[in-house]
Amino acid sequence: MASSHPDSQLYPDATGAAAKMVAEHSKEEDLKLYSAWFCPFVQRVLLVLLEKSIPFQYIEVNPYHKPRSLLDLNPRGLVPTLEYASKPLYESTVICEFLEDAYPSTKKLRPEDPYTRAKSRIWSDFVTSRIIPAFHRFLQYQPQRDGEEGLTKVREEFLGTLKEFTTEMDPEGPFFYGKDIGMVDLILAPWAVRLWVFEEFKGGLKVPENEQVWKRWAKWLNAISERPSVVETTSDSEHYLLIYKRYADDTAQSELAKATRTGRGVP
Ligand SMILES: N[C@@H](CCC(=O)N[C@@H](CS)C(=O)NCC(=O)O)C(=O)O
Repeated sequence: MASSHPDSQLYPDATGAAAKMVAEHSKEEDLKLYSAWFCPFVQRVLLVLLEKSIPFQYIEVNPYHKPRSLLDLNPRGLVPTLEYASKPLYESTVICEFLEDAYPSTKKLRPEDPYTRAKSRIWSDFVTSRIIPAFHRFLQYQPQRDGEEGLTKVREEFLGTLKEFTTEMDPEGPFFYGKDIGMVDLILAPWAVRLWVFEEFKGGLKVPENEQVWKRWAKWLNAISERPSVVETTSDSEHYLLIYKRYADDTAQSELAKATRTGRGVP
């Protein structure tokens, strides 16, 4: 099905390490994940599936073409969409929580203690409601059109969200809750490994050096970037570059790009 949607002219498949992961999950399984190789929300779910070693079938779709197979499961036509025992489920954070509940004998990604568990949800929510919108306001900001000083403002706003998140981390780490990786780490990881977009397009992230909090951030970022599940779900950078250039030029037409442009949150 052809589409004139500018975001539909995408490289069609996962490449690099992610291509191997896709090949390993191509055979028929009851649990199916409708995915797009470039999508950070999909990567969240993939990280949970791999960390928990849950068998699943990877199905690549282009969410800008919105094939019938996707729309039948998810009227919003967004990825990730999960099919579990022939029933659909969508919204990346909801899917991640569902996998934690539906596969209780796999590795636990939320703390056991109910209070700490509830608090960990505050920080997952913080990623979606605060960090990602600030990431996109910074990435889509146009200094030539809207003023150079505004760029500093959106950069600082974004750094402020990362700082607030980092302040809550276990002091030793390397992960959010200590030595074991957990849900809060996986919920942010896809954006953390895309931070290079700011070096490429926005004059750099300009993380302040020498402050203790940023040393803790660097330790977390390093641990996340090296994590096998993260490496295995990442494609070759040149293909992401084309996609993120459209965000950086503020010409992307995805629901997320449009939401950012009109001051709304994550769709
Ligand atoms: N809130 C959704 C967001 C998912 C989302 O925006 N996915 C993008 C791809 S990264 C998509 O399907 N876009 C299609 C479109 O914008 O029309 C989630 O967490 O799952």
